[in-house]
Amino acid sequence: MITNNKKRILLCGANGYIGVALFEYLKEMGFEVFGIDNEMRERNVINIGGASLTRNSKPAQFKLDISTEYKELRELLQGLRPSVIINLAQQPSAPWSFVNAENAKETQRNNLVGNLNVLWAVKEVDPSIHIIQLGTAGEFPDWLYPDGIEVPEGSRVTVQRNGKDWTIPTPRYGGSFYHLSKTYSSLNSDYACKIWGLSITDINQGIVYGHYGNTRFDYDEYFGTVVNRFLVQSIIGIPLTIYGKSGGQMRSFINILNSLQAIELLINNPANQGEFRTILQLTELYKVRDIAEMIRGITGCEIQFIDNPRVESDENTFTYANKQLKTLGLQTIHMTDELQKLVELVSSKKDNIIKEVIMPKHSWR
Ligand code: USQ
Repeated sequence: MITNNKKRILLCGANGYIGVALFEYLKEMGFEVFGIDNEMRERNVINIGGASLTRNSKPAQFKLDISTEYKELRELLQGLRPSVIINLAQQPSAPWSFVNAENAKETQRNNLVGNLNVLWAVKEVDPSIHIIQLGTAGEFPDWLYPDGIEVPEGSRVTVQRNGKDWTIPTPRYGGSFYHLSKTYSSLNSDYACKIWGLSITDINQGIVYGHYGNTRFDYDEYFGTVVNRFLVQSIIGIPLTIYGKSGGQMRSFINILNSLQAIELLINNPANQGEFRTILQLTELYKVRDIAEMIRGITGCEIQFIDNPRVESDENTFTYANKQLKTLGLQTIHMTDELQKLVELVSSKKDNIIKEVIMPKHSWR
């Protein structure tokens, strides 16, 4: 394995849930890290009446919106000349993208244009800069890869075009306007690798849970992901909100520290020039009801089944070919070993919980 802890990193979205954790982690690992952020996450959480459960730091040194300030982004890249740019500056919530037309448009505008700006800036400043972009495991929905059809990692379909081979990434789709923003960006990035020879790693990440360093911890209807939400509900006495009749939705998960370690491995083992590399960044598969049962086993909380505000299958299963990170040395952190510690963390912040933002108020239908 190649290691170069002196690498200079430009981290877009450094004040977000993964961003703060990654900024701190990479610094601890000896990297030189510069962060930029436009404060979108903080603003959006405040606007829906929420707040991070934990007091979060904001390490970004530059206040900049990569989706609207192209010239500034390019100048920053020119001045800093990082060897890696990591783009986490994304609107990450599927439910938020369904609140109204404005949110759907803002999600796709921010995510697609921000990604396009990174592609163009890298092309103009230095095409050898390795781009790591945050896609989602949800680019491979269960109806496209039903049980028995493994979600492939990095494979491509080859077609002939003007007598030459032209490869396109593994079929993708999406389960929300948010997830589709990632799919469209993946295709733009693949195209940029083909025509400009860029080096891009697309992280198709599962649901991240847990806490690291001074990062935020959201649990509201929009920005809290399922495990973090259930943990908070179990402490405040709200029966765990399983969406749908059975909680049989299977999803892929990754602990936040594993997510940081995986990104470090990808920094140290970059994609080749001209390569659009797909990484399935996920470590465990669980059904939503299994997670609820695990938390009930620790706290003795109750569980409720509520009308599903989302449009998704009640029951599904998956298999993934997530071999690359294991080959690079990632050791799985198991959810079963983490929940007790997380219950204790949330319990210690019980007084900060805002009850009103927990129950879902918006339907996708
Ligand atoms: N769910 C419940 N109860 C809740 C909250 C969620 O049953 O109170 C269920 C949902 O119906 C869904 C599953 O839990 O079936 C996951 O929901 P989620 O909100 O934890 O995650 P999701 O909307 O899928 O999105 C999250 C991140 C997103 C990332 C994605 C990876 O917000 O940024 O891309 O996970 S993946 O799910 O693999 O597409």
